[in-house]
Amino acid sequence: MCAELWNDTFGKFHPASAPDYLPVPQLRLLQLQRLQAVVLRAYDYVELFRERMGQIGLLPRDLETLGDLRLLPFTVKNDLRDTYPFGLFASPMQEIVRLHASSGTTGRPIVVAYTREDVEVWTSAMVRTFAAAGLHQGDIVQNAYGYGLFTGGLGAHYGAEALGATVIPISGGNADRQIMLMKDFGSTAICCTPSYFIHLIERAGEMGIDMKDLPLRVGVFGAEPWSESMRQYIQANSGVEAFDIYGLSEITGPGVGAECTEHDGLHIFEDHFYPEIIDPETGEVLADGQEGELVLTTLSKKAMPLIRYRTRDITRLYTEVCPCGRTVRRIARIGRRSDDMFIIRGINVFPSQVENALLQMGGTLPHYQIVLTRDKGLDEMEVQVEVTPEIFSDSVSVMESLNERVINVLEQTLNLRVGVRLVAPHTIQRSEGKAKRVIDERKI
Ligand code: DLL
Repeated sequence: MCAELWNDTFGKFHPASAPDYLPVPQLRLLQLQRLQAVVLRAYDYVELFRERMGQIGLLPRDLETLGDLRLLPFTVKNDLRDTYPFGLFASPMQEIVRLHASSGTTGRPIVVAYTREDVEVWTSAMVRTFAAAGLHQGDIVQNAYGYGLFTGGLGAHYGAEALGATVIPISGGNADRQIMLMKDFGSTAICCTPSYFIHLIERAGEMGIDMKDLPLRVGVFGAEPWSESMRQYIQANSGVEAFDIYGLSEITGPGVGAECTEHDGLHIFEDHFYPEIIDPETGEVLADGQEGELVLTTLSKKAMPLIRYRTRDITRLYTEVCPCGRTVRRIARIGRRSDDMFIIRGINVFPSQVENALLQMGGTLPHYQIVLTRDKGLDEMEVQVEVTPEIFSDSVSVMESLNERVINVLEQTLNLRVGVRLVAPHTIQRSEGKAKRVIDERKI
């Protein structure tokens, strides 16, 4: 495990010795050294970075200060898609111990890779995340993030285990079993999306269980935007202290940033993930405190370094020092994105994925709308799509089988079973400007 976190003979984690508290000049020096090394690595081993730097006549040795970072070109999600599956890897496959994947803007997923060292850095960031939420050895962590290609499950699992907590690797789904184990095993913490936890609160109520009577003390919630009012609702109805955690597969997974007990912004573990805020229109770097798009550079990644990756997440960097004493900077909670991606039950969905799938089917017209609702805390998605006049005038059984086919095709594309409603031609409102594809009726 990362030596930086384990510094007594019993292998026990000391939160106060984590790099969260490095004196700022020491932190900046460490960042500069790591930046120079990671840019050199990307330049040496990844064609895309070498070509892009070549186009602007920049060499790794030109980076003399952290401020020089802004000379480097951005990386975007489409770069991962265009080089699918392994084009951005900077390590040979023999050194890669893990792959994860998440949705891209079209059918192709984006793939991310980790060396053993990358997994250790990721784990250490998750240990710091849990420690910031006040968790420690002896806690029983129910991990209801999905295990699999999604980074949430394994990321939280490795972190909680390395912290010394007891992990229940239950993964997502099956609310009744979640509640039963939470009660029987005495879980003291839960990790899942905030919307799923609201669903669990309601389901527990229906089962005659008040979460406030259980030992559950802490919720580690992320993977989707949620509001302060959602936090208030969760805390009032479950008795847990709710922490916001942030991350994205491209950079590592969960563990890029996390709230401390001040609950005022998320600390970015910036010794590994260097943050900048840019104007999403012009790409210009904004001053701390101004709202814009978060751009992250992986300072320690070996298998797949990303330089100035545009997250599309809108936030701002705090200028004030946190009363908790951590020196790593904070970002404001993320409420929106600068693109049209939305997140449903923790899964990223782009309207263009739905559109491509529908257009390849036959029988449907390119007029569709996606309606998002929340039923008892659980996100629901319905795709309403017009069918051709021929199909519409055909028998009920033809419509039913098309309906089933659309559901299946969307499930294959999105990894999500969604509702589908076939409607008559010309029933979906036409727009005069940009089509409004997504109607989000989800409230808290
Ligand atoms: O959602 C990683 C993760 C897992 C984070 C578990 C936290 C907990 P992706 O599937 O690649 O990775 O989705 C990344 O989700 O760019 C944001 O738009 C959004 N997101 C993640 N955390 C938050 C959050 C994981 N706390 C995308 N608040 C990101 C708002 C979030 N949005």
